[in-house]
Amino acid sequence: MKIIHSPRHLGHSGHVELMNGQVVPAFEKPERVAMILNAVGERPFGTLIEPAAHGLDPLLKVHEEAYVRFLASAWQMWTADGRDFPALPSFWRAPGMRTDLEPESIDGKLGHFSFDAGCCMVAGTWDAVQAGADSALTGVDLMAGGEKSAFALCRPPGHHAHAATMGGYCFINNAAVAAQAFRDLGAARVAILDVDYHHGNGTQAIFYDRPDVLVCNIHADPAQEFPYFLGYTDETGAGAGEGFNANFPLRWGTDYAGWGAALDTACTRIADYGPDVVIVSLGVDTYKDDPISQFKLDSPDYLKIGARIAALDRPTLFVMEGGYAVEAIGINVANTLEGFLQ
Ligand code: SP5
Ligand code: ZN
Repeated sequence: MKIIHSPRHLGHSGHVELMNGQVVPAFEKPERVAMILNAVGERPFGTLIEPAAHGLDPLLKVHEEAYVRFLASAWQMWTADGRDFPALPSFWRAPGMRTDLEPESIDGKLGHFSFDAGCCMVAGTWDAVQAGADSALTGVDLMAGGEKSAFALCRPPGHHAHAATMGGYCFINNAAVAAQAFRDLGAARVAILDVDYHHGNGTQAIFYDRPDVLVCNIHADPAQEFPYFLGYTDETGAGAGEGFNANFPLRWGTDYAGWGAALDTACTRIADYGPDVVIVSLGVDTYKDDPISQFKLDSPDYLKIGARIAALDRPTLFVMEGGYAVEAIGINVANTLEGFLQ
């Protein structure tokens, strides 16, 4: 399996987030990728390749132009105000306030285009984000060329990003960009299976009214967990997309017995859909020792996850999302891929 990775992710470092009321070093840090590279390097599968540049056009098929323009210019605007520290939003609108106007100043723009204080920007953030999206798109290219699977080792992650909103450490929705690229290359139906601990609110929202991309999410119950305001079972799609979104929220403390049962139901749903390709939003923050999460999966469970996904017997693109237990993230990702390939 080819692993697509760029060292340009290292530009997104030294940033912070607002957690439990405190500004703390970001959990989504470069060491995550180093650990994954180490672990997959020790297994017999996996050839590392660098992504090819795809430009902004494939991003603009799922993201709004004003949002991409903001991402590309935010750091320059922030530092033009004389600030020599990371950029973090701290103002948001309440229901009833104007949504149709993009403020002129950087603090207004940061709030306009975000939903939390989890997306911090530094000098190299936009370059890292672009390299991540290019990694997902290079995975699409490889599979269009006949590869049965690929792993896009994207960092920062993507599944919380909406068409015009960053949040949850995510700026560009890499899985959504890849799904749209598969469609544009002729795939009639694409299924996205999101196994990250957190609900993939951005991915759901981007495809919510479309029947050509089935989105299935297994995640912590939003009544308890971030992102809190999306990810409930009654969100089944809208309009032409009705019936093509499925959420499987699980309570804090869920172990593989409960999680694996949800995976089985989701996979049955995907098999019934008959997709030409499956994209796995691969988060391993379901791990028992994840520092910000509350599920109880153990490292051998990821072998089973990979095997269940392989049983779908579809071309499969893995796209990296979350996972913050740095000491175990590599083993858990490598186990997923090994379970898939066996
Ligand atoms: C891609 C991804 O996994 N994004 C996750 C973003 C989660 N950010 C908010 C987490 C807040 C949960 N509170 C944790 C309390 C730990 N003491
Ligand atoms: Zn997550």
